[in-house]
Amino acid sequence: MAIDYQERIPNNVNLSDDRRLQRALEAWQPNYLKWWQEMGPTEFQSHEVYLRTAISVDAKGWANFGHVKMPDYRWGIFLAEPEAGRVVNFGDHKGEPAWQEVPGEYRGVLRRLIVTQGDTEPASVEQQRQLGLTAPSLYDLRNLFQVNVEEGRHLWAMVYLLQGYFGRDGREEAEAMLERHSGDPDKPRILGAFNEKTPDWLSFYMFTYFTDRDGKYQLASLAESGFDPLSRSCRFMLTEEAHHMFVGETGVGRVILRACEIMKEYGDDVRQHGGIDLPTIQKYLNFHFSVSLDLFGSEISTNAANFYSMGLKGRFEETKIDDDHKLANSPYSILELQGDKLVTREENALTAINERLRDDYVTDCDRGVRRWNQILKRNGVDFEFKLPHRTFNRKIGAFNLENSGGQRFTPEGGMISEAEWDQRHGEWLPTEEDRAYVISLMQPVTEPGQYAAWIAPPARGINNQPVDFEYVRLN
Ligand code: BYC
Ligand code: FE
Ligand code: FE
Repeated sequence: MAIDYQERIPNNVNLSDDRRLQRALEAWQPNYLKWWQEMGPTEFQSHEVYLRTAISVDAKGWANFGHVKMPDYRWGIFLAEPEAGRVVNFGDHKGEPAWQEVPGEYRGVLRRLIVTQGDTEPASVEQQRQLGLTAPSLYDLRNLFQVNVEEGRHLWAMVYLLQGYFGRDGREEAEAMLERHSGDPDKPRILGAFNEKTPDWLSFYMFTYFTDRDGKYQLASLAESGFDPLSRSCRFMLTEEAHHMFVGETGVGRVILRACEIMKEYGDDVRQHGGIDLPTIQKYLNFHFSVSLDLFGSEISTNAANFYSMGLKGRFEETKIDDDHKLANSPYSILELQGDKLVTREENALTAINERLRDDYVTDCDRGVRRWNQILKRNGVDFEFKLPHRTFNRKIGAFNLENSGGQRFTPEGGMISEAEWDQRHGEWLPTEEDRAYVISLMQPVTEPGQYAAWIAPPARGINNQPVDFEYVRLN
């Protein structure tokens, strides 16, 4: 499964054997590059960045590191190894051979899932395009660009599926991926969180911790798909996703560590000494967690039930779950607002698929929060980060304003009036003033080994390089 880098489009799918597809992708490639130049990272396009590139798709040693200019990054099409005799593992078609072509009756639904997934990838690059101008170090600048080029490649992964398996409308969808833009009032990206701004580096770390983690869970569910090319695409994408979440977790951790250091040295006024105080970090956490929860869709969703029964999108680690994988009559507990009370009730597991995935996600998010709290503990700081309650600040699902009859919730899940919300939301979500303060800290640091005063250096460098390595060559 070596990757062929001789071709104009690097790939491990024998692209040269499929002239029509090759032509379609080669026609899309210049449009992609044009999009990258116009909507991708501002500046730095002609600088050499220490990037990893996939050289094979097996678990060991898939990555090769070296200095490359971003526009020369070899975006291509890499699928995980096929699994011999793979079958559909859930839903109405359980036990049938996995599909190598699009099942005709599910064409529209499958296309929509692939489009929704694909749309998020370039959206995140657009959201992050200004961040290079204010990176706290060359190490961070390099990590940003690594994430960006890989999100670009994730778009390639979905565009390959659209062009390779959906003919003309697939080609149209591939073009549309480059026409919608994050935050564009006329042609926005599809999902809410991908139209929010990522205006500063604290937001970037929170985004890669919380929102890329939605990516992990969605990709893992799509990796279970009975449509084998989708499964194999997503399996390889997941290997790249781990680094994105690492950037988020360690980034937030380093901001916390720096705050602890300032508190030990100078006392509690972290802002006075150029750090980001813990309550502000908690507010950013509240925002990014709640926005990312929305990405899982409604708690009760016939869409999700259909994706599952059709065998197109499974649960997290579907094959490790011990049940019938059809969910005809199984229960699943969900939280619901009944009158003025939050109550748990049993719902059909099939229609509660989104909520189950959200639950898996929340558990995973909590692990990193506990590691952040360990940093506080080790430094003798009496503070605890918490994930806000799932009802807090929701725009999608049963707890959004409309569906809950105007009910507002605190980060603890307490019910409050609109008036109290108006008065208090600044305690829980970043205020204009908080954002302005964080943005005021965003001054570029471009000397190798130097780090901005609001963030601690990383514990170690990338690929065993030292922390003062020249991760981006600016001269
Ligand atoms: N924003 O039954 P419902 C990643 C719409 S992240 C706006 O609740 P469903 C990445 C929905 O379209 C992973 N609209 O939802 C991370 C529907 O509209 P219609 C991305 C929303 O369909 C960082 C209606 O509400 N991948 O990779 O069960 C950097 C009711 O739908 C939202 C995927 O999402 C929203 N948040 O579930 C880079 C996987 N949520 O039909 C990359 C593919 C729902 O009434 N997508 N709506 O007009 C899916 O599986 C599903 O579409 C969702 C929604 C889980 C997102
Ligand atoms: Fe991605
Ligand atoms: Fe990612």
